[in-house]
Amino acid sequence: MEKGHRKAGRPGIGKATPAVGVILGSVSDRAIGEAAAEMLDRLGIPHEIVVASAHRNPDEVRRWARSAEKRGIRVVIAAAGLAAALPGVVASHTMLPVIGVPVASGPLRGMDALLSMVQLPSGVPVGTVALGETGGKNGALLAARILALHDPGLRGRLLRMRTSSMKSGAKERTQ
Ligand code: C2R
Repeated sequence: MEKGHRKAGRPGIGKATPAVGVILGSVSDRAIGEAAAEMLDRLGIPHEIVVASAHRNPDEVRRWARSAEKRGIRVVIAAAGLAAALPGVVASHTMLPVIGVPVASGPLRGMDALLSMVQLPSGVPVGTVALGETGGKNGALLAARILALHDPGLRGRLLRMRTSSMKSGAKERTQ
């Protein structure tokens, strides 16, 4: 995944307008982006992935965040590690809901990113999910639940996915 690389939609959805925008602070966060994209693909949610850093490419982040809603994006997932400014900066440039995923990397193994995201000042809302790849997956599921408020088909797909994961969890526990 190169910096600024955009990946639109899932195979089969073609050039559908992305409903979820995933922004990563670095190419090194790609595993989180892939975890989110895999879940969004499974749910049939068109998405785009970009790599841009609020610290290193502030103008690019600002342009992306400011244009996201006009381009049809409805929810943003922002993943970053270390001193993670990205989700808060994106939230300051858009009215879209922003889901932050702290990347579990560096000497503090993500504690720094987690604290950066849960200590944003009043008026800058970011919903922070689990650290690491679980956060990528759960961020996608949370984005899907937000979209499902106005999309009964997606709500049905989410319910079926939850039912089958509960059944397979129960099976594992009884084996
Ligand atoms: P490199 O591997 O590129 O040095 O990045 C990235 O999310 C990544 O986890 C190391 C880590 O720095 C993070 N980073 C941020 C921001 N930009 C990059 N937290 C930001 O703008 O918040």
